[in-house]
Amino acid sequence: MRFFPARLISHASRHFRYGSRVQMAFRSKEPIVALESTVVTHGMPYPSNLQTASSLEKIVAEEGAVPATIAIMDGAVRIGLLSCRLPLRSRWYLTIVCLSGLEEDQLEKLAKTTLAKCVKVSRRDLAHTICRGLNGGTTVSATMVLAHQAGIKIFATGGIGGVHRHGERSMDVSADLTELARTTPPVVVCAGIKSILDIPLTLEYLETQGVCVATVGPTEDFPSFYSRQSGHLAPLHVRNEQEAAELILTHQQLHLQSGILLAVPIPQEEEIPADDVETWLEQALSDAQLAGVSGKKVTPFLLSRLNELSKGKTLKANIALLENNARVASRIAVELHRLEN
Ligand code: PSU
Ligand code: MN
Repeated sequence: MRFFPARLISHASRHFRYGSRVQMAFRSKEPIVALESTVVTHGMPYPSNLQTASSLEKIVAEEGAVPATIAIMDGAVRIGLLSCRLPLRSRWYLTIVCLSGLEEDQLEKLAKTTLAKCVKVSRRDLAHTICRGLNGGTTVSATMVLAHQAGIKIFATGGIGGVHRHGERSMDVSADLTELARTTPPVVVCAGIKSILDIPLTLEYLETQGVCVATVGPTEDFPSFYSRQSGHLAPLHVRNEQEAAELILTHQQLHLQSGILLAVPIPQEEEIPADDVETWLEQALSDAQLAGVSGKKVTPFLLSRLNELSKGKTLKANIALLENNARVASRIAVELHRLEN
């Protein structure tokens, strides 16, 4: 029998397929951490994308939460995992590959699919991708929609979209920001936003929308993805995962119905000096303009160009921060679960 979280036996559920491990997690009320898939389909080259997706799931499981990677395959929303290694005895591991969620070969197929054949799915693209039977990597905004419909409260990603430079003229403002302002979205754990974007404008926008933005850890500076600091103070600050979970619980109790964005700086040993990033970025932005890249293609183009210009340094940092975010998000999910039960 197909499983759906009880509160969502709705028309939406006919489009959802859950992996067996995730189903089990819902039944036994374990902490679950959602993971996005645009980072696999459009954010990184093959095979780093697939290896990273698998490593994120492993980290979440190691921290005592259940990973739920969300993607669209053949027109169905898949909420499952690539593989989950559960410790059986001290040295033995059991690999469970899910049956109906996201199977290993499906994620591999998604990871290899050429960008033209795989949709970068934001909220606006969801119905189209599903009713046409297409494959899609879900961005932060679409993953938030789907995770919320499934009843998942915590979501780990790399960086969110934001207000692009000169966004006040181009109106290039990521749907990730409006999603954070909508009714009870999941908490998003990220490494801040890239300096490709306009960080002060993005923070202003989030303030207007009533989104609770806090850094996690010792620094109060809002992190800028590849670097721990951006030179802009985050509005709020929690010192550790426990304080983050307390903040989330209180936010829920108040029925504020708006999002929480937690920004975790990249680990110190992995960060790239902001000046280096800025040099590559200027080049990548001018290349994008010359190539006439616009709309949803901008972010993937810049990421790929930065990887080339930095000779792989930005990709390495991207993987490190994704892994770190998955770890922190899982600890928060476990702590929140403890507070709620
Ligand atoms: N930032 C990254 N890597 C990514 C993305 C952002 O460092 O892969 C993806 C995320 O899925 C995010 C999306 O939701 O890009 C934002 O796209 P846009 O800027 O077109 O809204
Ligand atoms: Mn955009």
